[in-house]
Amino acid sequence: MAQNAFAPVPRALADALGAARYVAALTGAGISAESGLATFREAQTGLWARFDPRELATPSAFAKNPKLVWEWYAWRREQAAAAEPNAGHRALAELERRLPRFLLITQNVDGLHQRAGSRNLVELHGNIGRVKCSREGTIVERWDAPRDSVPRCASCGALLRPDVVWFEETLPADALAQAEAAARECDMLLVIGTSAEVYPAAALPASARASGATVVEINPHATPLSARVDYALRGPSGAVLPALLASLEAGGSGAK
Ligand code: BV8
Repeated sequence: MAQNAFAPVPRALADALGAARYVAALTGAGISAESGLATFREAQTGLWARFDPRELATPSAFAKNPKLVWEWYAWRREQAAAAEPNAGHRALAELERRLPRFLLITQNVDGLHQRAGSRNLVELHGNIGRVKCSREGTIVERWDAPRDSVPRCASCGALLRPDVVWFEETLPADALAQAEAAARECDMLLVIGTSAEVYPAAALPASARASGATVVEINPHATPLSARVDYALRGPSGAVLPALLASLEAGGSGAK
């Protein structure tokens, strides 16, 4: 097996992972970067280069120009469907199988965690693969995609929209409650591929630390969280997570 480019995981961290009763992971767009999906803060490419995603992912953008927003999501939906889960997604799915208790909390909407085999999963910001009626909120499986306009709900005629949480929209209450409970109860929180700037998700690491959990940041770059974690593993999640899994297999006592 190719030697991981990433330096070995600190022994104390491997031991803590092996001894943990309950590990949670919080992921952001960075874990999908090695699957070829642009992260939120990277400059958008092509047609979307002139737009700031934080401006587009809002109810007001959709109200003002529904076709532009609908097409941006249709483009991202195709990108996500064409992407493959990477070694980082797969390592998290394996950790779920090996650890006594594991919950994956994702901010991502690309569905790659599910395709990698993760089951104990909370989607804080919805899923780009799902479309719903903008009035009734009901999920729509199929829709006619007219070339020059946004599809409408067959039952009430309102515009369809992606089933994602836009800025200034509240997160699904049950998903947020599950994530907040996990932050309070877990022994270890892995914070992977997130700039830790979008709330309320960005508040989870502080809650975990305040409850006594070991907080581990996995990110090639520093973030506002970096000064408040127990371990900062500076590398791409596609290399670091397999190394973390290998350290568990090498000696962690918690493996099932
Ligand atoms: C809400 C779905 C109540 C759509 C998204 C304080 C408290 C509460 C709310 C707020 C607050 N302050 C401000 C707010 C409002 C706002 C907010 O947080 N704004 C920010 C900009 C300050 N929050 C909200 O509006 C939330 N709603 O709070 O409701 C409310 C109601 C009314 C008024 C106010 C509050 C809703 C937030 C959800 C928005 N929807 N996504 C879509 O995807 O189109 S968020 C979207 O951006 C993504 O889902 C993602 O979560 C986020 C981007 O963050 P990241 O995932 O971290 O990605 P990013 O690109 O930033 O970073 C990537 C990282 O990966 C980098 O660090 C990079 O170094 C790293 N990386 C790169 N390569 C790799 C890597 N890491 C590992 N491996 C690699 N190879």
